[in-house]
Parts: sequence; C-alpha cells; structure tokens
Amino acid sequence: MAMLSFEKKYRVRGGTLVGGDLFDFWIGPFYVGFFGVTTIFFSFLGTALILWGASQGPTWNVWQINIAPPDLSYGLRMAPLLQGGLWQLITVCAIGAFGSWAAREVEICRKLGMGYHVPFAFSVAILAYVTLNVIRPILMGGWGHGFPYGIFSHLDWVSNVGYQYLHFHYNPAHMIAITFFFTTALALSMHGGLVLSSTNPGKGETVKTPEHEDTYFRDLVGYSVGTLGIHRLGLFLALAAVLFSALCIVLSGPFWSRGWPEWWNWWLNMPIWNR
Ligand code: UQ2
Repeated sequence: MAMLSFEKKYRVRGGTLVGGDLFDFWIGPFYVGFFGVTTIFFSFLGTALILWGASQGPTWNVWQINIAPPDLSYGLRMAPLLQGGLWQLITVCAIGAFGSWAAREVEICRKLGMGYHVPFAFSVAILAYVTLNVIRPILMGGWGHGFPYGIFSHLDWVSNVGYQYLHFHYNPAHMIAITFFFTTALALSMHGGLVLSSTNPGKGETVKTPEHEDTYFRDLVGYSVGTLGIHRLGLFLALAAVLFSALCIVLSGPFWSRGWPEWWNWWLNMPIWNR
C-alpha cells in the first residue's frame, strides 16, 4: 500500500492514554496527542532554563557552558537557582520531556495496533539517565552526585568519577556493558552488510532473497539466526548494553565505595590458592 494512502487509513480516532480525543489530531506529518503537548512544554521550558543559566554564566562558548548540580552540602534538598536549583529544574524538565515522548510512542503503537518494542527500548534509555541523575544521587544522599549539563563538564564528570574508583574498567558490570556494546556493533555491521549485499547485487544480477542471506551465514559459520532473529538479537544486545551500564554506575558508590581493582580480591583470596 502506498505510504500516503496508508497514512489516511490509520489516521483514526482512539488509542490515546489520556485526554480522550482532545489532542487526537495531526499537524502535518506529526501526531500531536496530549503527550505531544507535554513534550513541547517540557523541552521548551528545559531549553529556556539552560539558555537562561548560560546567560548568567561566565561564557557563551558552547563547549564550556556548564549547568552544575548543587553542592553536596545541599544533600537532597532544593538549592537556590544559581547554586544548582537550575540543574534540578532542568532535570525535572528532561524527565518530563523523555517520559512524554515515551508515552506519545505508546499512543502511536496503540493507534497502529503494534507491539510496544520501541517505547520499551526508549524507556531503557530513559532508565539509564534516571539512574545517573536521580536513583544514584538519592542512594548517595545528595543531588551533587548527578552529572553536570555541559559538553566538556559532563566528560570531566565521567573522568573524575572513573578515577574516584581508581580504575573503572575493573568494574565487572562495566566490562559486561562494554562487551554488549561491542557485540551490538558487530551484529549491526553484520546485519547492515548482509542486507545491503543482497539488495545491491552486481550490475545485471537480480536482488537476492532472505534464503541467500541464510545460506551465506550457514556456509560461513554453520548457522543463521534468521531475518526476525537478527532483530531480536540486536534489540537484546542493545538493551543489555544499556542495562549493564546503568548497573555498573549504580553499583559504584551505593554498593561499592572502594577502588574497583580491589573488588577482585575475592579471586585472590580464594582458598584454592593455598598450597
Ligand atoms: C543472519 C540473518 C540476518 C542477518 C545476520 C545473520 C538471514 C538478514 C547478520 C547472521 C547472524 C548470526 C550468525 C548471529 C551472530 C551472533 C552474534 C552474537 C553477533 O543469520 O538471517 O538477517 O542480518
């Protein structure tokens, strides 16, 4: 079915989570919905707060603009606007915007009668952000443990927190997360390469079928995960990478406050090494 006539067919009332059909309409190609309105609201307010914060700061250099969380002495209380309160409001706007976007994705899934895989995947990304700037700071007793909003400042934060645990690459959950990220890249490059190789055959050749794709990998490694399977595998690998990333940082501080190399002492202390 041609795209334009399909859009006409699916643009029907219903599937909304709140507000009935109050915002149940499209603007050009975009579905609005209640959560489209709240997405716009939170993202505009959050961006305005960032710009106002930058206007109060020492620089307009985009690399150096920084909106920092409150000092640790504020604990989990509200801080004055220019002492981290701005960071707190921007964090609320960010969560409001991300959550609204996820809810809007759910409404579109419901309209189309599709599965919720996309909002589910996006929710895992939101969880990673919330782990860094809400869950871990609460477990550590201070908003000052959140990361600052700025291009270089957030990189410095990552570096400093890494050194705080002496050598972050010894964090076992970090090791697993990296392995999943690399495997995601491997799987996506294999999939992208395979699909393009079968849909862009040489001049004069016909476009190849999924059977060719299966046969290629059966010839090469004795196994094909299949055309649906590769997408299940990709989603699993990507979500596992993000979940282990969230785990590795929430472990650091709330559940392990020494250097990560020291964690491996359980291995050195195993009784089997006694001769
Ligand atoms: C595959 C298949 C695809 C693919 C790919 C494979 C026809 C178009 C890439 C091959 C994947 C395998 C063998 C699994 C690799 C496992 C890991 C952990 C990277 O069989 O079906 O669909 O794109």
